Amino acid sequence: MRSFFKSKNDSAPDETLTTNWATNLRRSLSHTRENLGKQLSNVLGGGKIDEAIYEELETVLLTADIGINATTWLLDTLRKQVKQDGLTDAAQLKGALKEALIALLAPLAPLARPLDTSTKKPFIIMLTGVNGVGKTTSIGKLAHYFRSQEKSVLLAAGDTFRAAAREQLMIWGERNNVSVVSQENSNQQKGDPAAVIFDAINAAKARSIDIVLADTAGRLTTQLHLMEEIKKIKRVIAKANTDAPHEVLLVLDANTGQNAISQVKAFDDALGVTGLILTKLDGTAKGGVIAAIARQRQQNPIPLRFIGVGEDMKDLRLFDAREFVDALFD
Ligand SMILES: Nc1nc2c(ncn2[C@@H]2O[C@H](COP(=O)(O)OP(=O)(O)OP(=O)(O)O)[C@@H](O)[C@H]2O)c(=O)[nH]1
Ligand SMILES: [Mg+2]
Repeated sequence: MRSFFKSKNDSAPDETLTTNWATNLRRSLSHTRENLGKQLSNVLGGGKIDEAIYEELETVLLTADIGINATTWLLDTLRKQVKQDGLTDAAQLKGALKEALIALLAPLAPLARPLDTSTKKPFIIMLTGVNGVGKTTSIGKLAHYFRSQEKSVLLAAGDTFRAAAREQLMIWGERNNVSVVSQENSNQQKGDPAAVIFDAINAAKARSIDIVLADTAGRLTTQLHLMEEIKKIKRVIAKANTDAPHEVLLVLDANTGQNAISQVKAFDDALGVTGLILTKLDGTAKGGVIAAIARQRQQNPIPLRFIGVGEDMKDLRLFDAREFVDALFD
């Protein structure tokens, strides 16, 4: 039996994502900054630029989970810059490194490729990713974000697998005053995620809703039957609405480190990922993983739509490469 949770009132929250952005971001990135920024300051404090400095830099970048490919790219770019500008003092390297990192991250920034949900109605967004990365929480945050833009939102409880996943999404629905379409689970039968999302899309059409956010169960990329299931979910969404889903968001946990790279590849191969959310940047010293992702997709970047910097519904930020790097370094 399908159930339908209806919100009590439809008033939009008044907060936006931009409040005190720089301060909050700096605070959120404090672990990574302490790890990366402080070590960099030590290495680049002064003295002559020599091979030893590059070696120390390499170690620092690798410990922040920037990964070997991105680290090599950054160091190559730095060497060229040093030659070109005739830099001699190690202290000058910091600025050059910042610019190189911004250049690497910039293609991920949604400012260049914004997520425009006004092109379709309903605009259908599905979220996917491995277990526990923050998919459901990100849906709560996204609902808040879109509601603050006066858009109507409907949530689809497409995680019919994990116990209490439905209730968790209902709570986010209540907090945001938005409706949730879900399926009552019986003990004998697990629900059908594709069917729930299909129903939600039809409900959204009938009610002239702007945006559908579809939750899905966490899955490991090695669980091939579950990777087949998520492909099926996407196919069924297309049956409800031929050009949907309009956005396939892969949620990544910043603590994952270099494994994020293989997650991007596996989910992209299965689904064609159109955007990323990187969560838990507040709790990690490994925020450098963002550079590893940027390097992996340098020729063919997937926009980093949002970053997650806490557990609250307001802890979602648009990604801006320069602000991000400034918050990391200074
Ligand atoms: N600090 C912090 N915690 C977060 C963030 N995003 C999510 N979390 C926490 O991470 C945990 C897992 O979040 P969920 O949203 O349930 O993750 P999920 O991907 O839906 O998990 P499954 O459905 O079990 O696969 C929760 O305790 C969240 O509060 C974030 O940006 N920062
Ligand atoms: Mg979940």
